[in-house]
Amino acid sequence: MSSERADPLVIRGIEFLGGLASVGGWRPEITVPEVAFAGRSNVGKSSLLNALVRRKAFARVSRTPGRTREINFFLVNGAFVFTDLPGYGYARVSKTQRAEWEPLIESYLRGTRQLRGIVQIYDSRRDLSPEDRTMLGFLAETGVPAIFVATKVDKFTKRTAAERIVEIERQLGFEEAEVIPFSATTGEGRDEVASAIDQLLSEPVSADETR
Ligand SMILES: Nc1nc2c(ncn2[C@@H]2O[C@H](COP(=O)(O)OP(=O)(O)O)[C@@H](O)[C@H]2O)c(=O)[nH]1
Ligand SMILES: [Mg+2]
Repeated sequence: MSSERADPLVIRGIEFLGGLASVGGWRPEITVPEVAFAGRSNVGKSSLLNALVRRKAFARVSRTPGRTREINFFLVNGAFVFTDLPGYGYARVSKTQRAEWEPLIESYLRGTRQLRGIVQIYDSRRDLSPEDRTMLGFLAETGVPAIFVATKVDKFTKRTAAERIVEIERQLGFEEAEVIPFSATTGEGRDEVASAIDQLLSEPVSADETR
């Protein structure tokens, strides 16, 4: 018998299904439950996904040039889809690319009926950006449930990390906001994020499918 706690999100297989590059473009037809991952560039989104999925092949796709501006779909265990949304707010990204990001993500959030929730990722060292606030607006308007995660907490002492989490919760501006502290370096928070995702995936679909 193992003394380890059961992994709340056991990944047995992962398959890259393809990417959605523009509004109204191709996306996989599959309609299994979907969970999307969002955050500014360099926030640690790929590191978080790697910690969850523990598959190198998964990381490779997200790094492929040309894929970073797309919405990338991964079928997990043949049962649900993880969607890697393009990182935003990168200073060197052109104005055109920036102008494309917003409608692409907005149409995805509004149009994806099987979307069970979003994992919204923040860097614990930084305050919310204008794009982070745009995302919050989309979430509020569409009613898509969110899990909030703050990465890189290993950069702080325990006490300062806790203060940063409270500050980000305050910036989110709603009472019930709970931010999960996470570190890809130490593995802190990995199982909490995994359980929260597992919960999103196992909740019954809301009666309101009109989004
Ligand atoms: N110390 C620390 N560094 C991290 C953590 N997560 C990501 N990083 C670093 O932050 C940078 C960006 O990470 P990446 O996962 O590629 O971010 P992405 O652009 O959001 O996909 C890389 O240099 C990572 O090594 C973390 O939890 N702790
Ligand atoms: Mg990445």
